[in-house]
Order: sequence, then structure tokens, then C-alpha cells
Amino acid sequence: MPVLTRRSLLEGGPEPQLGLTFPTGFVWGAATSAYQIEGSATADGRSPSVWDTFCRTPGKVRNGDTGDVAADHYRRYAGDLDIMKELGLGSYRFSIAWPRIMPDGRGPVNQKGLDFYRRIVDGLHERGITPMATLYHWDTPQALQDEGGWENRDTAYRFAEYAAAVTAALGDAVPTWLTLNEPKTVVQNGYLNGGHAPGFTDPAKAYVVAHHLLLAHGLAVQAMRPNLDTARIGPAPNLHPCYPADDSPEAAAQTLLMDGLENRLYLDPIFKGEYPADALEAIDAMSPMAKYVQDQDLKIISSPIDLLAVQYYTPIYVAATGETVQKHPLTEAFWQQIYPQGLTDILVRVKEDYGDVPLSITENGLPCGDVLDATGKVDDSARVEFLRDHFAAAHAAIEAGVNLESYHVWSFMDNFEWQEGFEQRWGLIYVDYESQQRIAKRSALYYADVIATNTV
Ligand code: IFM
Repeated sequence: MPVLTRRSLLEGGPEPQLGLTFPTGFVWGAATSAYQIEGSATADGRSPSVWDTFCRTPGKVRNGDTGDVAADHYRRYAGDLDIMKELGLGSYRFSIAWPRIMPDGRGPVNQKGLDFYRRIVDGLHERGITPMATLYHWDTPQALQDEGGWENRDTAYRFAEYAAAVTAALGDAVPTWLTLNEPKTVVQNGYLNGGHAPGFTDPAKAYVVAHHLLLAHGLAVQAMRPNLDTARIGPAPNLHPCYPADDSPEAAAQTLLMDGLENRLYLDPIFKGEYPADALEAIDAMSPMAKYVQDQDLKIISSPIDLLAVQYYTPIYVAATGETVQKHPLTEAFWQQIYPQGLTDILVRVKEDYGDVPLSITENGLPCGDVLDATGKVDDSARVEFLRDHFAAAHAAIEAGVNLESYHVWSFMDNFEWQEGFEQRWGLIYVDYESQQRIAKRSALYYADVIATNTV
């Protein structure tokens, strides 16, 4: 049964357009990740990940929510792919759950886990949607965490082994492979502020983890290459344009340092084969990371990539004290300021500093207090406005010469928002978690029009 009853929410016809047409061939997509939507946490041999453990630790996740059922996508995937087709998606970015493929964190491969993603990939192709797969969206197998997780260099080699196994099976059927989703979030939330699994608040560990994540990326690129003829590989960092909060030289200096820790720490090693000196100096005062960098590591990390996946949510403003400052309206997420120009700025900056690598926006979106009203509709006008302004910002980057090829809205559907549980809804499609019914929000209808016309 179609979920997008066209115009059902829009009494006056389509949303107003800005008249910005994207280049022919521009790809419109949407994104999700495994633990956030799949559920079926113990099905077909899946083992616990650090998030299963974290969710069961009292006080860590709002309302004690877990991803045990989530949007039940593992069982309802075919209907969800049908909705994607109705939307007109050209690309669907999903993640593969490491604990489904290698339940013990190392071989042998669990065929039933692999079969699920084969069904997803085939189902997308049957519907004319191009798959884009992320190999790591934070669900480290608990078995590896028990051996030290990302603090343990060996985890990077286990990740490469898993990446090789998955690409040996699915290969070029997935034309774009993304290695790590937002390594910075693992470092900052998983190891600095403790809000995410595994829940540490330890800078010493955090930056060792940063190096091992980057090493895992490089080792995975090398391990996957022989399995791919045409498919491309890239990382998916979240980038934050950093701006001084005032005109003082102190704010400028603090902003530069913030940029080092937020952006260059993850981009310089991949594109330039070196860590940024200012960030390293700051890290030296907090962490023994430098001692963990072995000969050849930076060569491995800078193995050539084919594209950069950019995730943009918010700018960061930095005061002379080094503290961050709010300058723009917030979304329902306390950390997210609405500033579309930041998207243009970060895309242009990547081109200027790192060259003309093809770029894909692999996440952008917001939670906006979405409510299912008594008539069964979700009028998320704030999301329509947010998306329109950010699409326009992407268009401006293309006009400025950025090689931007696609845009993936976060998220295709409501899902488990990590420590916020199910309270924040980020989807184009509303999920009624009681009935597991899917309901198209106003933004889904808006997005279907954008896709159909390639115009914002
Ligand atoms: O839900 C997350 C996603 O898993 C990673 N990027 C940010 C999103 C919103 O917080």
C-alpha cells in the first residue's frame, strides 16, 4: 500500500520552489544506519555490539530505550525499499552491521548476516536505487571491545578483515563503499564526553582511538581494493566549519585550534599523510597518541580514496576563551545550530584545501519535534524549510565549482537516536513504533517533488 499519497498533506499544491535546478545526473538520496533501524538484535547469529551493552547500562540512554526492535527494518525491509522507490530516491545509504557479519569480531563470516545485506542490495537494484554502504556506523562487536576495542591496535586489523569479507561477497554491486561513519563522534562522544558507547571520559584513550580508527580506514581501503573493479571507496567524516565568535586575535587562534581538532585531525592524515602540527601539540598534552603512531601508519592511512563523504549538521563558534558559543537558532538537538551557509563554506573549503575530490553529502537533517496529529498527518514544515535552505547551500557550492555529486538526507525514516533513544525523530518517514506503521511526513512529499524536478 503506497505510503506517499501524493499531495495528501499539501492542500495548496507543491511547496514553493527557489528555482534552483541541480546539474543533470545529480543524485538525491537518504541515509540510515544498521543499529538505528534494524532491530532483530539476536536474529540469524548477530552478536551484541557495544551499543547493545551501552543501552543496557542504567542511565545511559533516554527512557532506557534500546535498538532491540527499533524500526523493525530487518523484517520489514522490503516495504521500506518500496517507500524509497515511491519517494524517487536515486541512492540509499545504509550501514552493514559488523556483529551480523563477524559475530566474534573476526572470521569466519556469518552467512545469514551477509545474506540480509545481499537482499537489501538486490532489492535496491530491482527498484532502480543505487546502494551506498557504510562498513562501520559505531556498532563495534562487543567481543572486540572486551579485548580493548579501538584502544587496541588489533581492532583496526580486524576491521580490515571484515571489510575484505564483505566486499569479497558484495563487490561492485555496491558502487560506493564508505569505511567509517563520523570517526570524530566515536572519539568525542564515545571516549571524551561518554554520551555514546563505550562511554569513556578519558582524553588519553580518546586520541589513541582516533589514530586506530584512521588506521582502520586505511587498512580497510587496502583490503577492499582487490575485491573491487569499478566500485569507489571513501571515508564519511562529520565536518564542522569553525568561526570565531568575535574579532579578537584570541578568538581567531582558538578557532584555528578547534578546526584542527574537529576537521584537520581527520582530513590531513587521509589526504596529506600527516597529522596537523597544532592539533598534535594540543593532543600531546592530553594523550600518548603520538607513541601509538608506527612507521608506515600514515602511509596506510593516506591510501588513495575515490570520494569524500561529507556529513554536515552545525557550525561551531569559538570564543577567545576557547569555549563554544551559540549564534543561531537551535533544533530539537541541543548541539545543532541552524546555519545553511556553513554547508557551502565547508564544501568550498574542502576543495580549496584538499583538491578536487568528488564529494557526496551523506548526512544532513534535523529533529523538529515531529508530531503525528489527530488526522494522521505529520506537518514538519520546519524540516521542509531546513532542507530547502541546505539544498540551496549545496547548490551554491556547486556554483562555486565544488564537485558535489549527491545529497543524502538524514534520515530516510525515524530511528533510534543513540543516547536520545526514540525521543528525537529525524526521518522523512514517520515511524509509529507501536504499530510499526510508516507515515510520510510533509517533508517526504516535499523531497519527492525536489527529486522529481531536480529543482529546489
Ligand atoms: O543519528 C545520527 C547518525 O547516526 C550519525 N550522524 C548524526 C545523526 C544525528 O545525530
